[in-house]
Amino acid sequence: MKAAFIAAAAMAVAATAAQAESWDLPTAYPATNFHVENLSEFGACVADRSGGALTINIHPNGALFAGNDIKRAVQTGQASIGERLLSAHENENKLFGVDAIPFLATSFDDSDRLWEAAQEPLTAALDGQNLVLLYAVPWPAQGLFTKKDINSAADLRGLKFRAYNTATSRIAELAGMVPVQIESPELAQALATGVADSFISSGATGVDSKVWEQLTHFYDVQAWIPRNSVLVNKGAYEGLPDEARTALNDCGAEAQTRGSERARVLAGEYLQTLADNGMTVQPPSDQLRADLQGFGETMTEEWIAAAGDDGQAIIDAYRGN
Ligand code: PCA
Repeated sequence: MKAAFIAAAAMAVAATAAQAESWDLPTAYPATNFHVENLSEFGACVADRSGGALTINIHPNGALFAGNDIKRAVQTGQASIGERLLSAHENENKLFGVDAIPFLATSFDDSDRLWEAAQEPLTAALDGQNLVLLYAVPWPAQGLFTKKDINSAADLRGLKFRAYNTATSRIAELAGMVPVQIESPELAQALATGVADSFISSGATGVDSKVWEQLTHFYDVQAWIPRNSVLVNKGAYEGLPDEARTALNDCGAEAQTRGSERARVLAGEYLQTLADNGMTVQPPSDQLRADLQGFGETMTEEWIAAAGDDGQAIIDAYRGN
């Protein structure tokens, strides 16, 4: 009796060990970034709710895979899960850039509505690439970092502009700047070595990269609100035991809510930190805003033309047409 009980217990332990999965989760951002802190809480939630059947190991700072390689790594199963800015892959599918169209959705509420309108076609497009879209969290609104006064788009001409996706490269082109694609972990060094002298991003990234060491001005343009998406390899997702998949889904939904709330709270705090460190934090002049909005109109038209019926349907649903 006793021996049978011990044997059964040993088998149960062996079964748990056999089923326990450990996933690596690469992200391009530092451990102190609010997205990554949120990922850590997500990981703890999954370990807890799955009863240890699924563990998630976060690899910050592009250390396991560089930002631009994360999506492909998850598609091919080199990593089972990863966090990535989908708009950096707009060249693969126009829909991936829906959250980076300047001045289309500039408040958190509008950006949530735009994301909801895009949810179905985005999920389908990612499914076609062997990916499950688990959740997504917004960055704070995007503003302009420079080291001189900028009063109009004409003042941007010739700047060496750090781009992080297709849309930021296009803005550089439209403004006569020189775009250079740089992932977040290399931003501070690019500014320090003069490879770039300006960029558009959130206060969060300005703080992550301590940009006040190189730059002086932040214009709170609130041009768009991009998202980080947490993507899962489809085979890995489908191969999970039911309980672990439920834990992943539930913890993902909670992480989306928690991260979105934090983005709203932290947006102002990051700008305060930039100011506390000596940067001039100010709204754009009317002329600069109008010039940038002009680029936004051009880019909205270009995006719709390239994204086809799916793209038009998203914009129509978002605008309530
Ligand atoms: N920070 C990221 C993308 C958007 C943002 O606010 C970056 O600059 O790389």
